[in-house]
Amino acid sequence: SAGVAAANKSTWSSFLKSIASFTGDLSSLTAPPFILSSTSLVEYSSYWAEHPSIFVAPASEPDPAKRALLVLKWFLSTLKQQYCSRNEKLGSEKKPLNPFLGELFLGKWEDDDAGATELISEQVSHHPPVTAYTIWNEKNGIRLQGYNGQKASFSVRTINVKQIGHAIYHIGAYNEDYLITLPSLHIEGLVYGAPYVELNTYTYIQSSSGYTSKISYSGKGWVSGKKNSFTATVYPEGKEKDILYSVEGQWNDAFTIRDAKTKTEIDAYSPKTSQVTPLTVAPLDQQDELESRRAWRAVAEAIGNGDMETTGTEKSKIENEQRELRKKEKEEGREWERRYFGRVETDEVFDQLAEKIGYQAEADKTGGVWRWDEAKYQSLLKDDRESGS
Ligand code: 0T9
Repeated sequence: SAGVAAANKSTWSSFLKSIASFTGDLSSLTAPPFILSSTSLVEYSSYWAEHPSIFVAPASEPDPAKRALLVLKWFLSTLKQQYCSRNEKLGSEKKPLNPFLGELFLGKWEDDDAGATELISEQVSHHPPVTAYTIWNEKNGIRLQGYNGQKASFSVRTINVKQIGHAIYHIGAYNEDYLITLPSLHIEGLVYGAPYVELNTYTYIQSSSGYTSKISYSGKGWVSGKKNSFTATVYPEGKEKDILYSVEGQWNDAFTIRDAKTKTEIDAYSPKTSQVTPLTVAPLDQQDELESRRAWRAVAEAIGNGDMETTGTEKSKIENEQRELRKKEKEEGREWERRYFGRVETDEVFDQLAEKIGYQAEADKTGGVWRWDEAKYQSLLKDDRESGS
């Protein structure tokens, strides 16, 4: 069977015993070498837009209900990348590198139809780990922004993960906002040494134009008995029974979209066969010191070589450097300045949308509610222009 090689069996079973009694945040879990990934969690923000044309499609739909449906379709189209891609590329879920405070991941997707879509992801908190991101497409006037942390609880066979945070999708042309909540997940396959993610609970997408989408996840599927099943509905807010559109299928395979009144199929999508657009990231030597792949370069190389001793020493270098920075900040009575994001006390648009779906931000669990800071970004661009770089 797939899973742990003979040589790793005893390390894996002692690891399983250790997680059964583990409390605390996932980043501090010490996992065996073969389950370590050389990718930092700050990179995971890019899963939101690996199909740029689907990401921007709502911008060219004049009908508000259909626009809400296209936002739902885009959201569903991201799930396979978000939750299955490590499995597919690396053979199982892997433990990502735990980003340091201020770590950045910057990139761009170039698409013939959609134009340029840009990504900025920044680690805005280390204890607890929280990543904030924005993804925007200027040509189509689309901006997504969000942040997320995780809260874990452990049982013998599974790790249960609650995501804390949310995303906001904005369409400039219609001055429309969509509040997106995040599903809970659990890690299965641990006993076989081949962990993978399953989703549970719900996702809500609430639009400022008065539509709600609700997605229900079910591991094995109460309808079809298949893995990664879901059902979703779009309805006018407050009228959950008055369904306009329904979506059903598997988020890693294929799903169909129907007009709920006539039951006719109006669209279908196959995550399984759709191609992702590669993200372009600057070459390492042109990256900022705080950019993830540059900062973790030596660690990633050591993990790739299966050299745990070097992995340990290189990781310690980063951790010690971080400890020094925190110490200095504390002595000087200041806080690390986030480059692109900031905490907000109030956000009227968010408050209105959140109330409609009974969502609460739980700011105390993510060190605040984090938002993109356009003013900071503009002044950085200005500095860049003035220094001619
Ligand atoms: C935001 C996503 C998130 C991050 C990952 C739980 C997890 C870290 C957080 C929630 C993205 O938008 C979507 C996808 C996968 C989530 C990860 C899956 C996972 O296992 C890790 C945790 C930290 C572990 O690595 C635990 C160890 C595990 C591999 C078993 C040994």
